[in-house]
Amino acid sequence: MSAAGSAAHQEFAYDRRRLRQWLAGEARADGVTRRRLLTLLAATAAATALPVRNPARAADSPIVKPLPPEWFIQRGTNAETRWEALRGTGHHTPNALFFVRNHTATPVLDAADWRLRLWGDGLRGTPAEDRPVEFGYDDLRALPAVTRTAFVECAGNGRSYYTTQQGETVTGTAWTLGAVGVARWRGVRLADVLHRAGLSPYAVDVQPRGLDAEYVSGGESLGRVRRPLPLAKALDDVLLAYEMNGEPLPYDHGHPVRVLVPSWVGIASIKWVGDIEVSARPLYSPWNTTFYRLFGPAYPEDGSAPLTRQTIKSAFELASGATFAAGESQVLHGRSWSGAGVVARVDVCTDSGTNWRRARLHDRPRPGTWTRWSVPWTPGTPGPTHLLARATDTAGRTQPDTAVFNAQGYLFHAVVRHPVSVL
Ligand SMILES: Nc1nc2c(c(=O)[nH]1)N[C@H]1C(S)=C(S)[C@@H](COP(=O)(O)O)O[C@H]1N2
Ligand SMILES: [Mo]
Repeated sequence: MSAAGSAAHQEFAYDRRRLRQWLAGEARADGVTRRRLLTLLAATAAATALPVRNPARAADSPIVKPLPPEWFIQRGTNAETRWEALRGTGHHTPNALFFVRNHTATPVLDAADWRLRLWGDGLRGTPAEDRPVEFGYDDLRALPAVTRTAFVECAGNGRSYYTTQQGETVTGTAWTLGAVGVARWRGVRLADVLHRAGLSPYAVDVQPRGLDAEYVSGGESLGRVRRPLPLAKALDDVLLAYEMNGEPLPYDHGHPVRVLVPSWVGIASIKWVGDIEVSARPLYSPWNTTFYRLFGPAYPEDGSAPLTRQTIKSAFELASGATFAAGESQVLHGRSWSGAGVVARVDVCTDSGTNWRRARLHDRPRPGTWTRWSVPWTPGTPGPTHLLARATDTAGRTQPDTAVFNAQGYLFHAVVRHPVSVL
């Protein structure tokens, strides 16, 4: 764990430095001033209330794969996985059940004419955007392949509980706990591609950008989805993934190639990656300035440092409002995960907060993925009640009873009250 700890420390120090530059007004996000970004942030609050559809596909779904209602809850351009559908699916989320978070709509791209362009002053010879170092799909396939199991989880997963459990108003998609999935990703190390492209010793940030349509927020185009990644993380465990659970990457999950940033908020894992800027100066985009920072009374006026690692959460593999027969013994199943460490223990409570029992863990806990667990239960008195699960990780974090408010409802990690009925 000490290696992971020191990597986390470097990320933190890096982001503090970035934050100081930002606060000093040095930073500009692609020509957008800080004041303008704050205006955009306010506009976004109003705009996210409306479902956004890509006009080019107005008649279609923004998502290519089927979204049967027993597996998914559709939320605008996004689809949330139903936790009850994960019961019995094994450690990895099947591709057909994996949640989708699209800023606009899934582009249907062909691997045969896909190119990855690397450019910027963090490469030796500073290739410009119009004279990049290029890799085709077959070039990536010819590099050494690596496989790893990792979750992708939206920073806003669990956002709706700020409102339903804490009475707080937040902006963004009202996810319950289904904006997370775990897959076996196969691809090449971003580090290998960067070294082959000719990384300069002065590089500090890389910024992958998607090939999906420009994202329009508050009537203004913010350009294509892109978010800077500190070089320390990019060289550590980041993949350019072309397979998901043994299949070519599905269209909705970034076909032909996506970035996969283990343990970090989902926005870091840019889908349909088309180019990567490699920079000798810190980079900014709306996705690390306006979005994916914490704003609110508990945070600095211009927000926290950009979000990096995911928080800690637990979920039952049960529908909201699931029913149970009184007196019949059951086994409750669920999963817990953390971006900071390995899940060390999970405690479950079936009597509204009085008695907690330790759950049995079904996976050898590993970083960057969830641990399945179970606990026996014989429901007693009929009536509505709720189930609680609380995870603790090896970094010493335990799910609290409440999460500190932030305006965009990111990183909800408090214990969720799962409503059920005993009949
Ligand atoms: N190009 C691109 N990459 C993207 C996004 C997007 O809209 N466009 N959404 C991001 C967000 S916010 C999340 S949570 C994850 C979701 O990945 P998934 O749809 O494969 O589950 O992709 C990220 N990568
Ligand atoms: Mo996300």
